[in-house]
Amino acid sequence: MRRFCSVLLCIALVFGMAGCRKTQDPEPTNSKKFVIGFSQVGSESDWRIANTKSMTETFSYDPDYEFIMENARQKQENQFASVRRFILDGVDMIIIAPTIEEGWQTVLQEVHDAGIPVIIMDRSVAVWDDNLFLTNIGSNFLGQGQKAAAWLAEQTEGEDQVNILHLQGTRGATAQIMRTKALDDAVAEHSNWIAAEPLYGDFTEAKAYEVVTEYLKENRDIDVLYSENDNMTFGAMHAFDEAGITYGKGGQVKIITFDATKEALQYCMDGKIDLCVECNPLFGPQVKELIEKYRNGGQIPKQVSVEEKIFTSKDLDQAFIDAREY
Ligand code: GYE
Repeated sequence: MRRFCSVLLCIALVFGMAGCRKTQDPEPTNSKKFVIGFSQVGSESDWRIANTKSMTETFSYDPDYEFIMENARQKQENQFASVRRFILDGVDMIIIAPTIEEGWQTVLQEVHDAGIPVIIMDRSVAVWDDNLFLTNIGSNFLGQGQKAAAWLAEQTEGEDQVNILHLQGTRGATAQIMRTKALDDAVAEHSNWIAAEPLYGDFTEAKAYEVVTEYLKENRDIDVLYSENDNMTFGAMHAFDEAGITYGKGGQVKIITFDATKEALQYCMDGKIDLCVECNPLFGPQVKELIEKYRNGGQIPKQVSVEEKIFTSKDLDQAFIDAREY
């Protein structure tokens, strides 16, 4: 009987709700909203999580926008599927944070043919026709690597030999290509710098821990760790700890890391990391500014960079770290 009553209640509710809809004014449609489809790389790092937060906070609560984000879980083919779905949905704009640079020509041509403007953010795409996107907003990754190399040159001046362990992020991603190029160029200029074959950490802590642990079984003669992001650095530090290898101030290995997230800055201030190269993920508001300019018929630059610094322990205090947003 109880069940029968609840079935009746449900039916009444459904019809009641349907009835309500009919008598109400028509609901506002989404048609006036500017619909953005965003294909995000994944959630591989703290940097990425902060970047996703910045984007969603910028657009999701703004009534002028409808923001559809899809997480590609670090796979380019997932990005292609999302972008094609966005085309079918008829979004007003597509934003892509590309996993890797190569392979975008066809799908970007499809977006172009559908008349949908595209913004490339964070990393870049290698296409021969740069009319396929409006603008590329992100970091100067080569500049970041060069700052790191310049710092290392100062620190190791006069040393006979500097053995560098290089942890690489996702191969083919702009952040990897350029940070690697900066190191390779610097190694070529310093005859005393010896870089071992890079280890592949895919920008994740777990992978970096695994490969560094394995590496340390045969090789312990490391003077510098050049790690292409903070999460890989944390994985490497864990592996060093387990292998009894010291690092940071007064330790065996100097650590250079990219991103400068709150956790890395804390390690830096505490003397565990020597250099944090900043890579700013909080450019949601800057992306929005560009979009608004574009929607108002303004010209937007083809390449937009975000401002970034480097930090050693003397540049840091607790208040600065506590106030850090990522
Ligand atoms: O450094 C890393 C992330 O492309 C800038 O990707 C980004 C890089 C960042 O996973 O932590």
